[in-house]
Amino acid sequence: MSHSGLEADDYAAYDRPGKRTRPRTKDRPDYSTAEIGMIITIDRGRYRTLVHDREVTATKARQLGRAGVIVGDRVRIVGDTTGEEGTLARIVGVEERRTVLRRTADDDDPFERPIVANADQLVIVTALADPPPRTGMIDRILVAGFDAGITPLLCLTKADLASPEELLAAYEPLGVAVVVVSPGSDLTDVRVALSGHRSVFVGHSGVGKSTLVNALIPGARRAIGDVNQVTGRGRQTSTSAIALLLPGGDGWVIDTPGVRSFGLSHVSRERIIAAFGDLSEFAQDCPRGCTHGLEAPECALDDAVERGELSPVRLASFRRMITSGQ
Ligand SMILES: Nc1nc2c(ncn2[C@@H]2O[C@H](COP(=O)(O)OP(=O)(O)OP(=O)(O)O)[C@@H](O)[C@H]2O)c(=O)[nH]1
Ligand SMILES: [Mg+2]
Ligand SMILES: [Zn+2]
Repeated sequence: MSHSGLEADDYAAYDRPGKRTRPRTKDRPDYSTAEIGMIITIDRGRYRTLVHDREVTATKARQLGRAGVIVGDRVRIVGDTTGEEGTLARIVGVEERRTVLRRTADDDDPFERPIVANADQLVIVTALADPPPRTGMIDRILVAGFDAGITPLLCLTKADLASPEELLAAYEPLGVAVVVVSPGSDLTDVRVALSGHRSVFVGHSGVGKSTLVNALIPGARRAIGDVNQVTGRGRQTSTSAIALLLPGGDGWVIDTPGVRSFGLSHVSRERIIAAFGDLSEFAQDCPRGCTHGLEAPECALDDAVERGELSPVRLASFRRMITSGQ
């Protein structure tokens, strides 16, 4: 890499006068004095980054190449980080991610689309009506969460329009926590579930993600869509992901644009079973290469059900997950 794209202050950190006679040409500049920030939102190549308590606008430094920077990333940032009007800092590195939530547009799409970094809770927002719930979609987002090692929370909205009973019954055997909301409802359960976490809200367009974010965070002012327009044309109201701090600094909520599909071509069966702690223990007795599917010969999960050690409903739910992850 050449130094030509870098500016003088890039060197200030390491290039102490007298230490070297010629500038290095091969070594990377030492950015150990760079500040650390968190990506809040991205808009047309501009990265809004929280650095301590300052909101700094930054661009990606050229040496990052095509490396992706996504919302939730912790980044190293240099240059003018005052955050003052008109200033532009540079992102020179991305810290290792603890988690990455990703999807592909469809199951044959080889391109992963990372959505959010470092979230530890995946809130699957699903309307009970308008648009109607699709368990296939919930399952697929669940699988993506299991794959990424992010704890899921199912959030059922619009309980004023339809009863949550059927969905509660469907997800109980999976052991997924569920909260139910409607306009003006008591949000204590939701706040408790979000407290201390970095939660990413994911779901179909028009399910009420931004409505809920606004109810939880005074001043969030996320635009709310007209549901008929949204469902009719599949257009999202929210167009980019944004991280918002909960009142009192008690965690982060990341609102994302609605998704129409949730491709899973990147997901591995091993990682799904690893997410089902109780099942992976039984699966150790499976024949090598067992798919654990309904047709899998001598799958030890079937034996566990026969012995009464595993609930058939739980096994069926797991099989539904691996089928949607295929
Ligand atoms: N009846 C009812 N309507 C709701 C509820 N929550 C949200 N809505 C309506 O649903 C529509 C869509 O809400 P949004 O919050 O914009 O949905 P979103 O999930 O953020 O949508 P995208 O940004 O497009 O992904 C709006 O008209 C809201 O007023 C609810 O609990 N009950
Ligand atoms: Mg929205
Ligand atoms: Zn098996």
